[in-house]
Amino acid sequence: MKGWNGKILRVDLSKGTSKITTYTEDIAKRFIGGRGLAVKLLWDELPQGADPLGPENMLIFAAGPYTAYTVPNSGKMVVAAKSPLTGGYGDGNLGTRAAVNMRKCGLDAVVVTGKSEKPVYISVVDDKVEILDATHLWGKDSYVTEDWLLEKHGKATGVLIIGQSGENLCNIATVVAQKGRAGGRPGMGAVMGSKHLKALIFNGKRDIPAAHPEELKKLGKEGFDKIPKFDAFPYWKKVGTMQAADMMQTASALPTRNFSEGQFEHIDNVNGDAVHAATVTQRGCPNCNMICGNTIIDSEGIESELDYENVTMLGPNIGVGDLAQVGTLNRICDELGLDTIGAGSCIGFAMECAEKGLVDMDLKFGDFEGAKKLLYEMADMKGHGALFGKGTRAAAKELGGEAPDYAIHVKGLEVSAYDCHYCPGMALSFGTSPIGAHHKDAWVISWEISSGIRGEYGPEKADKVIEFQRIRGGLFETIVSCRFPWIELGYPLEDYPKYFEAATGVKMSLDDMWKMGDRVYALIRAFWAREYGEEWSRKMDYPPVRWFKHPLPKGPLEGKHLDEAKYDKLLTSYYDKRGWDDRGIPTKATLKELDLAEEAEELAKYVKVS
Ligand code: PTT
Ligand code: SF4
Repeated sequence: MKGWNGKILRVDLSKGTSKITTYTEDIAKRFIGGRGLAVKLLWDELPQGADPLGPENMLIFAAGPYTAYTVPNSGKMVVAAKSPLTGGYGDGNLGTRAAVNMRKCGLDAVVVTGKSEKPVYISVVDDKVEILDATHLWGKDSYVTEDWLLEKHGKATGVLIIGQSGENLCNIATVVAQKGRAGGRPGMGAVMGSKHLKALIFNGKRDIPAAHPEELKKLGKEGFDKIPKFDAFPYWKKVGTMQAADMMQTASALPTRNFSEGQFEHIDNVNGDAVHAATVTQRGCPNCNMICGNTIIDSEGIESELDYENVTMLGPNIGVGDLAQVGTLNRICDELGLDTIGAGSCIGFAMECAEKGLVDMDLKFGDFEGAKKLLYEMADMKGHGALFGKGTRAAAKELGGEAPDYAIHVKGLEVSAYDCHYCPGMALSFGTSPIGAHHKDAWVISWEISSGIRGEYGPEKADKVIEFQRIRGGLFETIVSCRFPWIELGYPLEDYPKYFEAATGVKMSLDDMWKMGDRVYALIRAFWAREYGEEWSRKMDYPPVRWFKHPLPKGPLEGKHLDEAKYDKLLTSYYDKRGWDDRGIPTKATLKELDLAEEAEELAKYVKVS
């Protein structure tokens, strides 16, 4: 194979062994890489019902077939496993030198199983794999750990780390890298912690043979040259993802006080202009010339890299309107390895429960010090953190009463920063995202707000969600390339199959890519259905109860809320278009059409397949 290394490093931490396995060209072509390869491995090898925090679970780091080549925005990787937060398929995408260096070690993926007796880290230097002692790093935050690893192994080392939250099996722990990049919202950090694995490091110098190296070089250069010429580039460079803050405020879609209000009175303190004015430096992923991580000095005098999700979930969603304080909460999340979205949602939920007397806790919206304390408690899984660090779904279940009405999640994963009281299409996107409520697969909200049919539930919304899921969740998560050039600048999608062909020699049209994306989606669905068995129902694809039950209390959209019957009809329309049955499970015919006939047979052992 060209482009693909065709090799997976397997590390068994219970036995302390490692080996390289290969995978076939057929799998490479059908699943491409990243998320596609990850779900195929999980489907084939993870026993149904495995404990997500048990030694059996497979922690997978997977790059794409042109990661490490000089092609725009290709310095990313997917981290995936069965999720302790949701009980289903979980993944995340992070930009890191580890992606580039892993591929330059001759690998496309690393799969870690088992559990080490003592804390360890995995070192991969070209062909040499070692499992090294990390006892002295256990209990240390991710910044301290990264400094130590880079000092020991060299500044160019690619690292993947967990903070204390991962060690303590907090369900909202992510994997972090480079002091400002994080991935794996559905508790991938906790899976890593459950294996007593503190970090992975990669240093590689191998060439990865491409099918058409000169062509790839030429295309890559043309791509890098194109990016700064887009009209949207200067504004993007100025505010990056923060441009969404004013847009969501105007649209009453800003997560505010646990997704109850839609607009925040102190937005001017925490919007794109505010972040731009405070920015001291910008950081980003490897192989990127449109870097977007705006770094400010936080209220404790330390650098903190901000994005829209981080700011709005740790600001308006918990009632904090001071940017430097938001920066502090964000930086603490990075140090502890907590997902900022999960953390902002759990804190907002805790604040609402405390204000409503559902939990005995001295905490209210806007309480920065209280929020900070709860972050540390969640990372330690102590005090009130022992409850809220499980995630909103589990915490609400334990609290009982009306608490589940205030838990803002889908399938256990906290909703990212878009209030959908009046956005049925975006609500469907959250409802049908393959990992629980994440915007990454189908960010249709911008289209929906400007569509002129914002409040409607017509089938064109299901079409748009599927179109975006194919592009974002299918194409970008399998080739593993940052989607921002396309979505934020208008970079042509047509270039991606060209890069792909120059790297691999395999010709695939965009239509072929959409079919591949549908295959990956169907297999992820099958994974969820296999895990949940007959417990699975279409209600799993419903957005949070709050958007149906509690109308927006103020602002231009006062009184708006989602309509349950209409949402349900929209969901049916989505299922029909995907060829899934009325519980949202792919039919036998659909699976067969997507070359997943064997998988259909396996699935039928656990759940009825129509
Ligand atoms: C992503 C989610 C997001 S989405 C953000 S901000 W965003 C939060 N970032 C966190 C963070 O930072 N620290 C932390 N402790 N927790 C965090 N949780 C949140 O995680 C990120 C960018 C961004 S910034 C986005 S949208 C795009 N995401 C991409 C994606 O998913 N796929 C893809 N092919 N390209 C993407 N490009 C953009 O990458 P999860 P990163 Mg992230 C610090 O991981 O689990 O997918 O959740 O990867 O390297 O930090 O880049 O407004
Ligand atoms: Fe990373 Fe931002 Fe560049 Fe995407 S645009 S590769 S998220 S720095």
